[in-house]
Amino acid sequence: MLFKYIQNWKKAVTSFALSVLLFACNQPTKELPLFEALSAEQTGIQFENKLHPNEQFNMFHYMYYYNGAGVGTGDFNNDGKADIFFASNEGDNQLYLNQGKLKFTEVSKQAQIPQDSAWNTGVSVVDINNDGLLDFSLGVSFSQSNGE
Ligand SMILES: [Ca+2]
Ligand SMILES: [Ca+2]
Repeated sequence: MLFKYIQNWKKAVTSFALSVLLFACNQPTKELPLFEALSAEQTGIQFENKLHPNEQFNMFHYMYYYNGAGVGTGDFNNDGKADIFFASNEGDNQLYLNQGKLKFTEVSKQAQIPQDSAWNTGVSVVDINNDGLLDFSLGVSFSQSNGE
């Protein structure tokens, strides 16, 4: 009788433990976000690709109006940190050097980044001349300065 009582007690404890485990497994877990938006003040990045459509120049007259610009990342100054190049459509292209801890400094003037009012369609990053420094090239559909 005592043996049977102990067996039943073990089954009850085991059933209870399995029920708790199953219940715990079915609880929705709170997922942590993968990304967090940081402000321009936090990162130092002020770039915005602002577009100014008007009656003469808009997506109805130029179907790629909203397809433009681009972003390229790479370690442009070989300090081990990924830097960012932003291409613009109607504003200035900008190069930011990574200072670490998600802080960046704009160095467009020092780097002599051309500001040619070109309608940029993309950025590629590669060491094209094999000098050990990354280069970037811009895809351009036309230049607003000469209308081509
Ligand atoms: Ca760098
Ligand atoms: Ca190079």
